[in-house]
Order: sequence, then C-alpha cells, then structure tokens
Amino acid sequence: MARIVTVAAAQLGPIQKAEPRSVAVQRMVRLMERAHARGVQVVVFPELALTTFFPRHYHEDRAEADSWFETAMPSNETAPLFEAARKYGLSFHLGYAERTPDGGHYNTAILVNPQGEIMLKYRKVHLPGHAEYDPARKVQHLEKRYFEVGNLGFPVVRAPLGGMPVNAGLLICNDRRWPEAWRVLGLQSVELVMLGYNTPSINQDAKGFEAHHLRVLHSHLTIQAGAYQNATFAVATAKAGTEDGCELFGNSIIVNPQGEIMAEATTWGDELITADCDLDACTLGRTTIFAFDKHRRPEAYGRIIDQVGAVAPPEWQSSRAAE
Ligand code: CDT
Repeated sequence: MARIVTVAAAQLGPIQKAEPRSVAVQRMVRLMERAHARGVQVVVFPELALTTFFPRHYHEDRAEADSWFETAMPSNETAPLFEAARKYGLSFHLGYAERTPDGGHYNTAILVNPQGEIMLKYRKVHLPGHAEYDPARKVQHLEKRYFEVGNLGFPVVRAPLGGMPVNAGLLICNDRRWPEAWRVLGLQSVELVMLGYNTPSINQDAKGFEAHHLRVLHSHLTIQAGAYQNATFAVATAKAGTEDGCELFGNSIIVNPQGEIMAEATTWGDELITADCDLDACTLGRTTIFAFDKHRRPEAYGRIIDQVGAVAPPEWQSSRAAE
C-alpha cells in the first residue's frame, strides 16, 4: 500500500513590528482551516512565524529583545494553533524564538502532533549575520547577537504523520545552504525535511554585486539538491513580502526526492501550497546512487569535521626546478 502523506507549506505574508502575536496566530489558524479542507495532514509554517523578523532590529541592551521570545510552548497566545491542530487532526511545524528557563536563546522549530505533543525540536545551528550593529548595512541581520548556536544537533524522529510512521527532520532557513546539515539528516534515513525561512530579496552585505533574481535561485538550488542527494521530500516555507520596510522573498516550495519542485507559491502573502508525498519514492535514491552504506567514503572526508575555514593548498612547484 502506498505511504502517502499530504503536506502543506503555509507561507505567511509580512508581520509588522507593531503587530501582536495574536494577529499572526489568527492568520495561521485560517491557513490550518484551509489545509484541513484540502485533506492536508502536516502543515509547515515559516521560521520565526509569530513576529516580524526581529533580528533586523538592533537592541543595544540584549535583554530588551527578550520580548520577541517565547518562554512557554504552548502559551496563551499560541494555544489557538494547538487547538486548531486538535480540531482538524493536523500535525504542524512552527518556527519561533525560544527562551529557556536557564536563560538560553534559540531560533527554534518544533513538530507538533494533533494531540499537542511536541514530537521533535530543533535549534538552528547555522546562524547568519553578525553580533554587533553594522553601520555599513541598511538593514541589520543580528541573529548572532540574539541567538546561541543550536545545541540539539540535527535530530530525526520516526513519528506518526498522517497515520503512518515517517522519518522527519528539521532545518531552519540558512541551514538549507549547508550540505553537511542535509547529510546528517540523510544519515538518519530522513524522508521528510521541514524548514522555514525569512530571506531578504536583496543581499545587504554590500561586499560585491549579486543580481536580485539569484536569491530565489540559490534558495531553490540548495533545497532541491539537499532533497535529491539525501533521497527525501522537503517542504520549505517562506515568510514573504515587505516587513518593516524590508522585502523578503516568497517562493515556498515542496520538493520530491528526485529534486523536482512539486508545488511553488506564487504570491508573497499568506498562501497554502500542497502536495501528496509518496514516501516510497525515497527508496530509489537511497538504494541506488545514494546507497550510503555502499558508496560513502568517510575516510576521505576528514576535512569536513577537522576544519572550519577553507585552507588554500601550497603553490604547485615544478619538479624540474630541482633538476
Ligand atoms: N533567516 C535566515 O537565516 N536568513 C538567511 C539570510 C542570509 S543573509 C544574512 C538565509 O540564509 O536565507
């Protein structure tokens, strides 16, 4: 019998700085209602889905930024998401800023079942941006200021989704650009990767020219390659549109294990895209070209874990010089 899970990327349009969580949550509940009407079993919301993408705002006193963080999940404000999940029999993925009781700050994603249980938690490892105010940038990207590097590794859980056990894994935004992150999930036989993102349409680093259209290309390239090279489905959901005057691109996608885009968002607002994922489609890749047990060569991959930055090789010398 085919193992089909119906998934949705629930893209969110912008959430402005002044908007309370309750407004975003109501929009998300409406998307869950629509997902249910379309027979969806798993809904994937974006990274930091409850508020504006606050790392663009500088707080000299970091403690002031705590107002962007959740200290409980669920809370009074997020409870409607858990109630909708129960009402509609949906699992959902949510990205949010997490503050732990011992004072840790993480960019976090969770996978919740219809009973409201958190089946998987992941904390973002690849934090982009910078820790100090950068006067050269028109828009700040202060993830390194407000978050610690995730301390949960890249876990995969085998848990019921749509009534059958599925190997599910999570990444968050910038993680999608790092093949090491995908491979750690692949090495746990992941079948469905869920990830949310907030990606500006323009590179603010101002360290060279990058054509605007390449931003979406790079996002899609990395997700399609990650899915193909690890024989997994992937759901990648954007927060999109103009938020606090800063444009984030949309283009949320659902990708199959061949790396093909099965569905893509066409607006930069609240939008639901869906796909039926036949998990048996993961088998071809993982038993042939990406049969890791047969073909991987970890003895040749030492630099991947021994080294962080790139090291150029010594200059080639002609052996004739010594003659
Ligand atoms: N949120 C997030 O990780 N955004 C980054 C932007 C990189 S530009 C500093 C991304 O990889 O999309």
